[in-house]
Amino acid sequence: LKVDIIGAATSFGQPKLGVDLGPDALRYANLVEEIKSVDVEVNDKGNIYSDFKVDVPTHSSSEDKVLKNYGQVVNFNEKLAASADESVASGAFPLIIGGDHSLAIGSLAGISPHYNNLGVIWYDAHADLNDINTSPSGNVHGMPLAISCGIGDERLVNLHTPDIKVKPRNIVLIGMRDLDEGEKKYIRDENILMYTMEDIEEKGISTVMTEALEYLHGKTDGIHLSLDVDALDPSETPGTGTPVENGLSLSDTIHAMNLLHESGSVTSMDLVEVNPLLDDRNMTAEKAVAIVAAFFGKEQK
Ligand code: DIR
Ligand code: MN
Ligand code: MN
Ligand code: MN
Repeated sequence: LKVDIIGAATSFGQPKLGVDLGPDALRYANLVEEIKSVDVEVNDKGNIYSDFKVDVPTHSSSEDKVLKNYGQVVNFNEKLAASADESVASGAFPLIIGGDHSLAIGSLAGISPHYNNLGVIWYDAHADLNDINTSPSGNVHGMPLAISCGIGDERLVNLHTPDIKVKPRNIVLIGMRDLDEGEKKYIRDENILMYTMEDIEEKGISTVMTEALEYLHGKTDGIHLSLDVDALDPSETPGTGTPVENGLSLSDTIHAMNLLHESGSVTSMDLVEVNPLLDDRNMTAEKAVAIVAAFFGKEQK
């Protein structure tokens, strides 16, 4: 296995400063060394930044409401999609480290053309299924999964390729506990498989992960894991912009990653929303690195 690390140094999908420093906080927490320790080849491609001057409109023209930092979000994700596409084409496993969750627009746009039916595991407190009308905030980090399903601003929906990147029936949501009304309706209407925190407490994380993989096996030809550190409880990962109480434990998350590793079926990954400026020292990045190491097969001590 060869892993390409792509640093997605963006904060444009939300208003808090510092999440663009996430990729470097993860490197300081020994991300590269920890992945190498399980005999995986690592190529760190460095960071992608938005261009200083952006040649796209400042806000979405297809809607009357404003998508915040629209031009920067478009520009950044075009560059990220190109890099993720190139990594998959070269046979590498792309590990995209953020950065706020709007980066998943670019990672899914670059990765999905390589599959007929890409599965997505969205491990997060939030579904990120808002469109401009259902969004309470106008922050694009609450919209990337909807955009990847073809819902929302035309330019973002058609980013990198004019196709819909992900089908709702190929999605599994895990860790959900903060959903907006429009997101609840979309999940219901599209019959998206969702595991809330209540479901996880009831069934246990092993059963949830096993069911999720069974659901995706057979109908997908690759699986993208998009892991937002706010899926975990804020006591574990305080360094993130929108923490939500009653989240997943670190030990359950490491167990979930071990199961994904054993399945061998995940083909790409985002690790997002690490914000070192909101952190207690660098503990959130350190936990996130432990999660990634478990994903690549590191045994727990
Ligand atoms: C909220 C928060 N649903 C929004 N979303 C977050 O603004 O759309 N996503 N925090 O990670
Ligand atoms: Mn998210
Ligand atoms: Mn989240
Ligand atoms: Mn192994």
